[in-house]
Amino acid sequence: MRLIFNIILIWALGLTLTYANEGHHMMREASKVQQNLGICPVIHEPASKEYSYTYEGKTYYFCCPMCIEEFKKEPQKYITKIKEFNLEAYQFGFSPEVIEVKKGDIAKILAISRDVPHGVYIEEYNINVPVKKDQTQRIEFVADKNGEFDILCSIYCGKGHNTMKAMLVVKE
Ligand SMILES: [Cu+2]
Repeated sequence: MRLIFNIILIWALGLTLTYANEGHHMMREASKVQQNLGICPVIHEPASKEYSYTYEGKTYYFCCPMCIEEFKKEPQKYITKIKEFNLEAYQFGFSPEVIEVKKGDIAKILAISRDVPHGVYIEEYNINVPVKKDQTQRIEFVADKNGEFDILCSIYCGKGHNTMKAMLVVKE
């Protein structure tokens, strides 16, 4: 009797863990989609594929046609606030180790893994994006909080997982 009880207990525990894991996974997927939309450089709302404008060979996405008109008046004012970086995750670290922007900039991180899957995690900016080998992930956000923020790995990737660390510096 006792044995049967224990078996049921273990089974129920396993089931709970499976559901908990799935929930976590779904959250991660949802945040990935959100961050992939990009940000309107004019009023920092989520951008839409419908409203694009190409300037000096580069295509920018906006949230509405009015923002495109605003942008056209003074493109440099908005372009200089977009800071683009390549970030490579590997066992066990990030390259580069420091990303620096000014408060109010749009940080655009093009992240990729050099080897196994990793996660780019910045707690204070609510960012948690999985990165794979040979697949660039776009992470875009408005750097509206100044300070120094750890960039950590959120997907267990081996022995040195906990030592993976880079830093986002947002200057006033
Ligand atoms: Cu990792």
